[in-house]
Formats: sequence, C-alpha cells, structure tokens
Amino acid sequence: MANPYRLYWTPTSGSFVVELMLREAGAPHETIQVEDRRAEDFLAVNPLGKVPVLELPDGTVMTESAAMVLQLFDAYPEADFTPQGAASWTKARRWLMFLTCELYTAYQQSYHSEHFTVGSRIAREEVKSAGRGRVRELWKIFEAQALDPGPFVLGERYSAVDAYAAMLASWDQSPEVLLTIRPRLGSLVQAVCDRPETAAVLEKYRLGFGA
Ligand SMILES: N[C@@H](CCC(=O)N[C@@H](CS)C(=O)NCC(=O)O)C(=O)O
Repeated sequence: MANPYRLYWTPTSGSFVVELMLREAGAPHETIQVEDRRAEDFLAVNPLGKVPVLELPDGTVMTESAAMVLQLFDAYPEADFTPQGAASWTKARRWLMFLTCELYTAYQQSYHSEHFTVGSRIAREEVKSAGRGRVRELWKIFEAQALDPGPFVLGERYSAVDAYAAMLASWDQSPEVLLTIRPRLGSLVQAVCDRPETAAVLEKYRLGFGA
C-alpha cells in the first residue's frame, strides 16, 4: 500500500489549504503538528523553519504552499478543486502566484516583521504597518481583477485557488472589515465556508471570520 501524505502544520498556518485539499480528495494522509519551528529536528525537514511542509507518498519533501496546491492539482486532475481547460489554468496559475508571492508575503510582513528589518521596535512597527497597508491594496486589486466576474476566481467554477484566498482573508487583522469593504471577496469566502469539509478544517486551524 502507498505511503500516506504527511503534512506538517501549526494552527492558523498556510497548511490549511493543503489539508483541505487532501481531505476533499480523500487522499490518505497524516498530519504532524509542529510545536517549535526553530527546533533542530524540524529545521532538518525545512531549514526555513516554516510550515507547511508536505511529504509525498514517494517520500519527496516539499515546501511552498502554492507548489503543494499545484502538486495536488496534478495528483487529482478530476477533483472539483482542480482547474479544467487552458483558459482556467492560465487564470488559476496567475492568481495562485499573486496570492502566494504578494499577499502571503504582505501578511508575513505584518506577522513576522523580524524577517523584514534588523531595526528597532519602531522599525518593526513601521514594517508591520506597511504590510497591513499593502494587504488592503492587494485585496482591492484581487477583487477588481481576479473576481471579475466571480463569484470564484475561475468564474462559476470553484477551485482550490479560492480556498487559498479564503485562508489568507482569515489572517486579516479584521476579517469582518475586510469582507465588508470587499463584498465579492466576502461572497467567495462564504462559498468556501459552505463546502462540507471546510468547517472542520477551519476549526482545527483556529481560523474564522467572526460572527
Ligand atoms: N512561502 C511559504 C511561506 C510559509 C510561511 O511563511 N509560513 C508561516 C506560517 S503561515 C511560518 O511558518 N512562519 C514562520 C516564520 O516566518 O518564521 C509558503 O507559501 O509555504
């Protein structure tokens, strides 16, 4: 029998979308909660000291959440979270990279400012504040371009790119405010939350969108 996928995770982290996909695909998997990302045994798995980390059934170790999403698209071409057709793939690649390179990084800037400045506490506050401003700017672009016409990034069809976007939205300082000022993003998040597997994974990761 093939080995299961093994996903390293922590609460509130980017492992969320990967675990959701594994569950939705019915893929045999184990999850390993990382207690200390700076511990030697975890640094041996990922020298960056970051989650998610995904070990594939053949033993290959992957980092980078967006690469894992693409990997699971390949592994489960028929799943409803996988884009179908050339135009959808083009759009999915573009916005998945936008979410991971731009938005994920802007969130990291506000939550892990230590990676972005060697400066004082004041410099760190400035980095965080710039990150928060950037997050708002990037969601505006995402809503105007990726969700036109919506409701999903691929139009009428859901894909895991939407779950990735919902995960990032849940990291916002004030998700309720974000989803109010970006109503199309709000509808996307609601649609992701309505999927049968989502609630349990949101709860496991202690993520949510307020009342
Ligand atoms: N580019 C990476 C970013 C991973 C990342 O920054 N993970 C966060 C949790 S959401 C983390 O472990 N941060 C710890 C740190 O930055 O020291 C990915 O997409 O997987």
